[in-house]
Amino acid sequence: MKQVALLAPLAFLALGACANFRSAAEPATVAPAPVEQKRPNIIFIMSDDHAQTAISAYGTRIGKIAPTPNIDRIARNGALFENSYVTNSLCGPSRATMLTGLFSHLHGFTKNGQTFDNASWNWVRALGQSGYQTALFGKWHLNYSPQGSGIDTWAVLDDQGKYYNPDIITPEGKKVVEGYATDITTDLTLRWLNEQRKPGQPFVLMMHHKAPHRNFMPAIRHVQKYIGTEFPVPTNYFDHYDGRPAAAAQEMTVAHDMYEGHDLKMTTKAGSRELRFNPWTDDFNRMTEAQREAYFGALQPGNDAMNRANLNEREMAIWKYQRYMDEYLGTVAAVDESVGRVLDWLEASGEMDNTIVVYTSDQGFYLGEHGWFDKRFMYEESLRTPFLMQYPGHIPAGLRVAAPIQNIDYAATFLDYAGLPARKEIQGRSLRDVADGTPPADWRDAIYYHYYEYVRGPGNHAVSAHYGIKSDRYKLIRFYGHVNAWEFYDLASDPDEMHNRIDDPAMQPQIARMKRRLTALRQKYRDDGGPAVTDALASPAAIARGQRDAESAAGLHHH
Ligand code: SGN
Ligand code: CA
Repeated sequence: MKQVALLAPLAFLALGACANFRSAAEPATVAPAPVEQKRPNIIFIMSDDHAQTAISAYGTRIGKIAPTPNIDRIARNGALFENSYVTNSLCGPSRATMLTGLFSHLHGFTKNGQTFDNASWNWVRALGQSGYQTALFGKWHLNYSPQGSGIDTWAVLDDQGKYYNPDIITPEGKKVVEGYATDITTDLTLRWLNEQRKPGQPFVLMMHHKAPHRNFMPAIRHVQKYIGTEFPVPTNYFDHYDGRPAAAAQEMTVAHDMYEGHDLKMTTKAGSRELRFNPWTDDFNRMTEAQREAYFGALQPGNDAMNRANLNEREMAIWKYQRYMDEYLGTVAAVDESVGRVLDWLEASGEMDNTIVVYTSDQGFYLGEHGWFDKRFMYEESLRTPFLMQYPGHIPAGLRVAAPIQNIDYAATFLDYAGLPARKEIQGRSLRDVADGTPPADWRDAIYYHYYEYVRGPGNHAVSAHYGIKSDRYKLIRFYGHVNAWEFYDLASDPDEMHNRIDDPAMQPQIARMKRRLTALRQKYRDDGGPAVTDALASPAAIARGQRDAESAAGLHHH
């Protein structure tokens, strides 16, 4: 398998050489024999904030109730990566990592609100320069547009993107496109495949959905989909965060921090359409009258019943969780349809066998675990991100990959599949051998993580900066800047990360060993500078600096 693909870029030369040996009897006009192995197309599908726990192929509790049959097709056709992680669980940093193969501190985009330098090396441009046609549709969110990134054709959502009638930015400017963002992004993708793709030339096509990102608005056809479905409340939904000061300090609970109007679409009283707290009115104001009527009409019976029920605090927290799941999973339904439309196109066009399809997200998300929505923390639900990849004939169908992978690996992977030389600056490794089902003996056995953005307020969640290491069994996290503390988890006995064992005498040998491994990883990835270098807790000066940073960012930050 490997040899064939490595030879791919040489196939053209090889054909030329063969011509010299053509027998005199053969007419000179004969068509060249079909090239054995073409360079594969790559369709990279990414959603925003899609938790592994909301994908049925991952075998999750939610997946059973709200299946994703089309995303699951990728798992059946190819590989599902059971241990897929991000390096910094936040949109901008994650996207920059996927493009460059670098941890946040080396590509420089550590927190949202910063600007990515589109001129930086990225793997899409590299493939473009080697002969690929390249295109991107949907969310970019690294700066205003992909101008200068080397991507041939693009049309992107403005900033975070709106669900209804979004502003779309193209090289010609910005305009409102009527419709639902997930469908518009898919339509642009399919139109490019049908009308702009140059048959015979390999392509990279990126389809980046806004969904299921906040404020969780399903398409009209899906608003009703989960109303009345009862989702099991996570066992740690009412977490008290004992022994976990950073978790206690966050502002991201479904019960208290979600915007009751803007996110949960709760009304003020029975019979009324007036929304509760709705700080960003543009999401609803930009809908057409018909869209608003259909959307809020569908939610009205539930809102009226809730307003009449006089729920106590605990009942209200559970009601909000159910509404959150209805809406979040409602947006996932359109993403799943979108994946189905692209896979159907591949089947119908005959390009399936020569195309790598990836489905991933910019990070995971909390679906009520610890009482939360959002991400950022190095706890499992937001550290994990879905990763499924098919390449018929190259990746065994139905493979489950246990080897730990991270989003630093994608750039190396695509260079490898495209037959391009490895790039030494990249901090990840090609997934090719892992995806063959034969992980190399020296594959990583632990992953490194570093989150930087501390901004207070329910729009930004007040998660203290932290870094850490996860091995197959243990996780060690060091919070610094705002909250200053270490945490240690034994995932074998405590998969939900409820018991910080950092002071447990029985764990001290494992903790000491993990601290040594963490130091080694920080050196390996060249992240051993800055305020959090040593195993000692941060100095008061470093903490003050972290707080100043956070406060100035809060002034700037919204989306
Ligand atoms: C906005 C949201 C946050 C979200 C970030 C980052 N607040 O700031 O809830 O965590 O985006 O999301 S809101 O008040 O504007 O809704 S990310 O996916 O771009 O990283
Ligand atoms: Ca995101």
